Amino acid sequence: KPLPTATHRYPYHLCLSPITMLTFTFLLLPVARARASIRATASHRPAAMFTAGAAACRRLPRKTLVTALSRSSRRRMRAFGSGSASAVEGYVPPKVWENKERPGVWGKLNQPYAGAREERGVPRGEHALQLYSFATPNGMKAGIFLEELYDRYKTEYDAWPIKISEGDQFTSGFVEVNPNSKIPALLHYTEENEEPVRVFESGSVLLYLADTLDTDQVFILKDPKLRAECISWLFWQVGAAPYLGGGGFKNFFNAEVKIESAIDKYALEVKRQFDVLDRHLGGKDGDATGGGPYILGEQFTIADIAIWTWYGLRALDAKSADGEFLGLASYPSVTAWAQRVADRPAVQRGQRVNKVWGNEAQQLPERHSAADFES
Ligand SMILES: N[C@@H](CCC(=O)N[C@@H](CS)C(=O)NCC(=O)O)C(=O)O
Repeated sequence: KPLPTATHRYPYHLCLSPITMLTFTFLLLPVARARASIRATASHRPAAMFTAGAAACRRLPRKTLVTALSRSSRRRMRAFGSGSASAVEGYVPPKVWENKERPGVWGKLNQPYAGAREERGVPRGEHALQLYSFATPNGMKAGIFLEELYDRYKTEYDAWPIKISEGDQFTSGFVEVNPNSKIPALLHYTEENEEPVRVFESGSVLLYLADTLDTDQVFILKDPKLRAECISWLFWQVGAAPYLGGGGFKNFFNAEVKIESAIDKYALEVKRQFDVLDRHLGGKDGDATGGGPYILGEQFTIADIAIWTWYGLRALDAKSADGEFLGLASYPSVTAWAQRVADRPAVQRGQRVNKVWGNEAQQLPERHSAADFES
C-alpha cells in the first residue's frame, strides 16, 4: 500500500491562508490553552483556576476572551465569585500605583489621604469624659471598660456615635480628636487643663482610662510584673487583630476572588494566635498568670477587654462559616474564658454603647447616663 502523501495528512490548503494562520496562532491556540488550564484546575483548586486562567489569557483582549471561553468555564468562574473578566485577566500592577473608584460603602469612603473632608464639630455632653465611637470590636473596648468603671466607681460619661459607614470620621471635629480618622476616640475635660486631653487608638484609650480613673488598680495591676504582663497582652492584641479582622483573614475569606495563598497565610496566623491564647488560658505555658480564669489570672483586666472583643466574640461564633473553617471550636480554654467574660453585666451593657444596627433592643446610639440602659 503506498504511503499517504503529505497532502493527505496535513491540511496544507488551510495553512496556505495567512489569515487562518494568524487566527490560529493569536486566537484559537491561546483560547484553547486558557480553557484547558481552567478546566484542569477548576475541579480541585478554585483559587489556582484564576491564576492559571489569568496566565494563559493575559495576552487576549478582554472581549475576545469572555466570548470565546465556554459557557461552563464562565459559569465556574462566577461560582467562585469573580463575575467579571478582570478576575480572569489578573492584575498587572502599573509602575506607579494610581487611585481608582471602588465599589461599596468602604470603597467610597477609604482614600489614600488623611484629613478632614467636611467642616463639622463633635457634640459635647455634661460629663468630663466624651467618647466618640461605634460598636465595632475596637469601639466596644471603650464602651465595655467605661461600663466596668461605672460598676466599680460610678464614673459617668457621654458616648456619641461616629457613623463610620456615613463618613463621620472625616469631619473636622472628629479629626481634631483623632487625626487617624478611626474610632474609638476620647476627650477628657480635666480641671488641670484648659484644653481637653485627646486620646485615640483603642489600646491607648484603655490604658489612659486605667491610669487615670482606676484608682484601686484592679483593671491594670499594681505589681510591676503583672502590669507589664497586662500591657504586653494589650499590645499583643492591637498588633495581632488585623490578621483576624479588617486587614486580614476576613477580607481574604470574604473576597470576591479567593486567593489560596492569601487565605492560607492569614488562616495559619489566626490559628496560631488562637493557640497562643488557648495555651496561656489553659495554663500550658507554666507562667504564674496563665491558667485563667482571666488573662492575668484571678483578676479581670483591660487585657481581657481588648482580646475579648476580637478573639472572644469569634470563639463564641465558632459555628459561623469562617469559625468552622478556622476550627474555632477546638480551643476549649478560649471558649470557656470567652463565655465567662460575656456573662459580665458591664460587658453586656458596653456592647450596646453606640450601637445603631441589629436587634433594636440591643441598640443604644447615645449614652449619657447609666439610666439610659433601662429605657
Ligand atoms: N488601631 C486602631 C484601629 C481602629 C479601627 O480600625 N477602627 C475602625 C472601626 S473597628 C474604623 O474606625 N474604621 C473607619 C475607617 O476605616 O474609615 C484601634 O485599635 O483603635
